[in-house]
Amino acid sequence: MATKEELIQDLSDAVISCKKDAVLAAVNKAKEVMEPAEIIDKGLSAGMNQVGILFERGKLFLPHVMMAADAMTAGVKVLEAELPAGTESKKLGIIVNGTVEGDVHDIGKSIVSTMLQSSGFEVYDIGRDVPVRNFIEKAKEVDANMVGISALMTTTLQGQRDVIELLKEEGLRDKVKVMVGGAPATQSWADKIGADCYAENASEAVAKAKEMLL
Ligand code: B12
Repeated sequence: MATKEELIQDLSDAVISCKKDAVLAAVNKAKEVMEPAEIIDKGLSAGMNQVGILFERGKLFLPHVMMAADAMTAGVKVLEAELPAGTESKKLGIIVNGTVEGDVHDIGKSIVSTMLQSSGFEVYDIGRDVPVRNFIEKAKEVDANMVGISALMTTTLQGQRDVIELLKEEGLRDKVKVMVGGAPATQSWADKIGADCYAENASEAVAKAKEMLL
């Protein structure tokens, strides 16, 4: 029987191998003893971060990153089925979540949406490469309590500030909390742009959303 550390290593190695079959096998083995959130945060995400480092160092090329991303997404899909479906009776709040315009990275944002939903929030995931105005329109349409804004590149981070500024212009800022995230975002960036909170990963996003909305 493999130890938890070995299972976590297998999950990470499987993502780095860029092979969907290997990821699915590692996920199926891990889910016998680990929680879905832990498999995603400690195993799959760690592998994806390693892929990012290898890409940065020129050891992996973009097609590999795309294959690793596909493999990770397949693993996350399997785990989504294991997460509790947020039920009508425990709606904790309404959250609009998306990735800013010019940015196609959506794996982490989608994990955050799934975890928020399975924790009882009503989540409207508006996708990736989302124009600033669409965040505001959707928030108005669904009467959102919170907007989640993801950005994965230093070049698109500014989009988070733009959403906050437009919320202010539209007179919605007092009504709608803002949570920001994504690899280049930090607590000090969140403070600088006047976001209500920052979360480093999906589990923390759930904790922060509960803190803000309950
Ligand atoms: C996978 C990936 C891709 C995939 C994306 C597939 C997809 N559907 O998302 C593909 C191959 C398409 C891609 C494309 C590009 N990429 Co890319 N990519 C990555 C990589 C390796 C991993 C990202 C990832 O999915 N991580 C795993 C997830 C689980 O983690 P996460 O996204 O960080 O999300 C977690 C937290 O950040 C947080 N979180 C995320 N969103 C939110 C939102 C909220 C509200 C909250 C609270 C929390 C939160 O919770 C998540 C779960 O724990 C990163 C490297 C890295 N270290 O980030 C580069 C990276 C982001 N990419 C990079 C680049 C440069 C590009 C390209 C420009 C490459 C190119 N030359 O074409 C294009 C971008 C095109 C565009 N316009 O957007 C750079 C960005 C550099 C910069 N300027 O900052 C990075 C950092 C790689 C590098 N080191 O150079 N990429």
